Amino acid sequence: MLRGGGRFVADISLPGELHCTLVRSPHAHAVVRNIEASPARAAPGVVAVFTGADMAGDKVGPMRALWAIRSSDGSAMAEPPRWALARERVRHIGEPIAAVIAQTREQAHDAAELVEIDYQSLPAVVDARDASAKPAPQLHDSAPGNVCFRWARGDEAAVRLATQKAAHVTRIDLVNNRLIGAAIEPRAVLAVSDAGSEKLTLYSSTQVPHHIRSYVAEQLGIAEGSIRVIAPDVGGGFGYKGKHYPEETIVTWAARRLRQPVKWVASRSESFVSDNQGRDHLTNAALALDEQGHFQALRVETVANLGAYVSTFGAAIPSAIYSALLAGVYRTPAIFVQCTGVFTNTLPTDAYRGAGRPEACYVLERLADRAACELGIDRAEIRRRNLIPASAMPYKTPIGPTYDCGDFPRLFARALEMADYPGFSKRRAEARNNRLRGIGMACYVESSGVAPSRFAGMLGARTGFFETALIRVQSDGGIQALLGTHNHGQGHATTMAQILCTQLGVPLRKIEILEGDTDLVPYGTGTFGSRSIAVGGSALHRAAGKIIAKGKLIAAHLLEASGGDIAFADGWFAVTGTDRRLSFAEIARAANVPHYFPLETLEPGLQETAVYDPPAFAFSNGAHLCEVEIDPGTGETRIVGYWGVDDIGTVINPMIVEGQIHGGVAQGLGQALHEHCAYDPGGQLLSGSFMDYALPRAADIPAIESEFDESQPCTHNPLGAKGAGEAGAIAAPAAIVSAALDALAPLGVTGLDMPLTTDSVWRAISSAQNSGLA
Ligand code: MCN
Repeated sequence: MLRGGGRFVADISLPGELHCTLVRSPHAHAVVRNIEASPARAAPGVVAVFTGADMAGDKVGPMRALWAIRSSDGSAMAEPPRWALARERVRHIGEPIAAVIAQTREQAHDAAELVEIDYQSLPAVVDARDASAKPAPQLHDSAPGNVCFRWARGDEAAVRLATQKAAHVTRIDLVNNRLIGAAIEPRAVLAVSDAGSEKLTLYSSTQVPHHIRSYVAEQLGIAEGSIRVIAPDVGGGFGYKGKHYPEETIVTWAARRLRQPVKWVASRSESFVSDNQGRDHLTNAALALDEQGHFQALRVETVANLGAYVSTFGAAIPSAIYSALLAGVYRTPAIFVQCTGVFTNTLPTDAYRGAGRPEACYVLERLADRAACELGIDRAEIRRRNLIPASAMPYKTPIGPTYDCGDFPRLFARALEMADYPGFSKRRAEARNNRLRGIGMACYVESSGVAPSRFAGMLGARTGFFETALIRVQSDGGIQALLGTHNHGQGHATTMAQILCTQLGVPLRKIEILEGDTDLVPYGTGTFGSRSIAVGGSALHRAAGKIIAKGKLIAAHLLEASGGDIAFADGWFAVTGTDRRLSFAEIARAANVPHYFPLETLEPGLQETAVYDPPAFAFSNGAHLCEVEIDPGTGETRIVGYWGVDDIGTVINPMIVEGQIHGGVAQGLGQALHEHCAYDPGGQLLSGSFMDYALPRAADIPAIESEFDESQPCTHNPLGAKGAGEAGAIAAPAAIVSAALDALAPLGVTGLDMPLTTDSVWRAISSAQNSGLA
């Protein structure tokens, strides 16, 4: 990869390949009155120009969400149709309207300019609260008031009672800013209709090849098996590449219709208007406490901006996933959450690293800080008083999930120690050049290892969440392991191979990990929700167990012993209590050269498949601290220290997980200080390039001190592993904002919404100074 040897979708070229450019809506909301495509069709190199009417003519179905939740009154969520190519109306800028297919990319681009579309523009709404207030432009007939769902969870009466009795109630209004994913590789799709058969191959830069196969087959009305989805090297995904997009359907359908390969590769600026966006919550929350600062009750009301359509998991993230974690690491006896999902004229929102969990952490940690300040209790102390102790595990939260294990107080204590929390006041006093110094903290728990099909099914998922592993042992003792997960930067080739190396005693160099091909891998849910190690790794572990079991039968036959007498350790099958033994490689050869096998009782070959569907989430958790310095003259926030202690259960590869934590923290830092997806009131994207959408740079990322506490392995998967991929992105926004607000507290600034840009911090300082607070 580093030497440019990666093979991304854009690197793949097929003979006779055509190029697709999509004509996208420049309006946030409009009726499409007419599409005049003749000039474009006559342009040099153009093979076809397709519109929604062509897809309708071929009976291509709508894109369906993969998670359909129910409102608290039991009604189904509104699920207005979303067509891959718009039909009659567009509801966000960038919505695809026509597909221009030409011999070269440049010809397709040029011809796209010639497609004349007659729009009747309509009023647009971009803010989630405005969308559900009257009067607001209505996006869909099937969603009155632009409401997709009204979700509720918890015990409202208990919360009301406890709040009435409480000594103190802390209230807060929060904005969880909308984010844009920015993987190195823009999305790309290439589809080919195989000559002489009905088979289609779709190359897609996706995190979920099997899901994409189902969606596209369903919309085209063809058998799943007639599509092979290959997700080759994928240059980062961050959750937003784990969802289904119109281009996958358009390109596959066009390749089938034209019987020629068709390719679409997003330009960077196109990605800003064609990829799902993340977060975008408006939250009002109230935490009731007793005099000593013990949490008594929590009420959370969130309005989640779903964008113009319900994306794949778009409804589940602000409802089922977000609300499940609103107990966090704290013992709060009564919790009630309401979340309203609304449609607006913006791009759809869906998973983005953390997906619902950073939002939950942010609500709880902002409340904890504010409550501490209002009650005059130290911020670390109020957390200590409320953390769920290890002795309470397994702990059933009042909001649903049961945490199997975790020692939250121990991790928090260690993080405070790493950050030298007691020494902070001295560091603050010694800050030079009038810098405002602050320390912040965030504790989190995360539903990683996203899987249990049973839970997901109860909550409206339309798919299973299990994972599959197939191990093939070659006659030279080498191994090919095929997994349903997908690597796009997480190092699976190393960590998954490590599992086999440890379990089977086979050297790493003899193990090949294969992912991302629906014709090779029996089935897979894919990679998201920090699930690959906890779910996919566990399936692999199970499959390896079956290989050992079969190997023992072969060894028993070859060594003329009973199967029960064969033990396996360190790559050797041995007759217990003797020195008679055979290596893994010898068993592999025998399995593939079974000349004298008793075929009635022993099958030749050594390959096994296993499936794993865990009974529960793996609850990763941790505590992060951050120290910042703010320049009062410019408002610039600089992170001067960052410490994290994470419990991701048993660590398979410390170097990789440290990298995962660093990457997550970098993304959390981006959300806290820099990144903001902004629309103008008419629905035009103001942050449509990296000139306006500020990703953190290398110089913004602090040295991160990261430790792992392995004392609490996950109790219900065979590896004891919990997920690591999102942890940093969950804790960092809350920890960083906590630190910045601590730095600003002496000026009387009590709240600021993310991102805490230089501008917004400077304004807060100036207005505090002008109002005489400072
Ligand atoms: N690991 C480990 N020990 C553990 C837990 C994890 O060694 N106890 C290792 C795993 O073996 C794997 C890596 O850490 O190599 C991440 O594992 P896991 O937490 O299971 O997460 P996934 O592999 O399922 O990756 C998904 C997660 C998510 S949801 C996002 S978003 C994300 C992330 O990972 N997107 C990423 N990390 C990313 N990293 C890169 N480079 N690019 C992305 O797009």
